[in-house]
Amino acid sequence: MTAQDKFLGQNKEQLLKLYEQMLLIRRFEEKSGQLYGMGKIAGFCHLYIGQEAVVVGVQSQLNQDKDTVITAYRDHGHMLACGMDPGGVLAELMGREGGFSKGKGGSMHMFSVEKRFYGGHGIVGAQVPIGTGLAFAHKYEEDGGLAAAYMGDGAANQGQVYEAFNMASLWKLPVLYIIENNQYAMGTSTERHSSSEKFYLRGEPFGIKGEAVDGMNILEVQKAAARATKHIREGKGPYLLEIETYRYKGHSMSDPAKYRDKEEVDAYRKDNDPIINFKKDLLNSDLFNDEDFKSIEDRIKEEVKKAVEFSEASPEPDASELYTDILVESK
Ligand SMILES: Cc1ncc(C[n+]2csc(CCOP(=O)(O)OP(=O)(O)O)c2C)c(N)n1
Ligand SMILES: [Mg+2]
Repeated sequence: MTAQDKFLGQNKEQLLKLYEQMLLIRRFEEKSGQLYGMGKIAGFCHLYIGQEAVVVGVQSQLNQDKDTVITAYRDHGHMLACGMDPGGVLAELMGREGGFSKGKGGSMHMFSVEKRFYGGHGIVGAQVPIGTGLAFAHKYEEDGGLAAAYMGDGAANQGQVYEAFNMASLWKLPVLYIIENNQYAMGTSTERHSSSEKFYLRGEPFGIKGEAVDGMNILEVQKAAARATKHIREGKGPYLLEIETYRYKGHSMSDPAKYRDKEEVDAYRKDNDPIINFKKDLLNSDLFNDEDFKSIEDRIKEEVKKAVEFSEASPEPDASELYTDILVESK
C-alpha cells in the first residue's frame, strides 16, 4: 500500500492538522484536570483523554459550514473539534464571563450556534432526540446539512434513543448517530450494563445501517465516517457508527476508578494511544520529520497557555446575569 492510499489521499498539511487537533484536545484536557485539582474549576467535569481520534476523525468528514453537532457532557473535545475557541471553553469551565455560556453553564452546558455546536447535555441520552430534531430541521429547510449526534455506550441503553431511531429512519432524516463505546458507563462495564455489546446493531430493527470502528485509529474513523456521511448525503437516511474507544481518566473528577485495573489503563496508554500511534505512522512514512511535530507541540502549548490567561483575566459573571438568558421569546 502506498503512503497515499494509507493516508486516504490526504496531504501533509491535512494530516498534521488532524494530529494538531487531537493534541490540542489532549493538552487542553490535561490542563483542565490540573486546574480542577487547584480548585479553579468547580462542579462536574468529564475529561475526553483517550477518545480524541473519535471526534477529530468524524468531524474531518463533516461540512463545518452546514452540518450540526450535538453530544453529552463529555464535550470539551467536541467543542474544540468544532472550532470553538479554547479560551471561551476554558473560561466557561472556570465559571467566567468570557465563557461560551457567560460562565453560567459550566463544563456540561456550552453552545455555539456560530460553530453549529448544540451542546453539551447532562441528561444521559437526551441529546439523541434533540440531534434528531436538528436533522429534521436540515431536511425541512432543505439546507443540505446533516446532524451528528454523539452518545456513550451507557446512553445507548436509554429508551428515548430508540424512539428517535424510529422517527429518523421512518422519515429518512440526515443524521449520523455515533456511539462512543469507551467500555464504561460511570463505573459499570459494557459487559455488566448491556445485554448485547454489539452496539453497531442497535439501529438494525429500524433499518439503520451500522458498523463497528476502531476508535483508537483516526484513519479508520475517517474511513467509516466517510462511508456514513456519503450514505446520509445521498438521502438514504440515518447511519450508525459504534466507535470503540477508551477513556483514560475516571468518569468525572470525583471517580476513584476502582472498577478497573491500572494494568488495563496502562495497556491502552502504552500500546494503543491514538495520538502516539498516529505520530509513529506519520514518521514511518518518510514524509514527516521530528521538526513538523515539534512546532505543533510548541504552538499548542502556547494556545493552552493563552486560554488559561484569558480565563483567569475574565471576571466572574455579575449577579444580574442570574436573570438573563433564562427564556427565549419565540419570534
Ligand atoms: C437520565 C440519566 N440517568 C443517569 C444519569 C447519571 N449518569 C451520568 S453519566 C452516566 C453514565 C453514562 O455513560 P456513557 O453513556 O457510556 O457515557 P460516558 O460517560 O462513558 O462518556 C450516568 C448513568 C444521568 N445523568 N442521566
Ligand atoms: Mg461510556
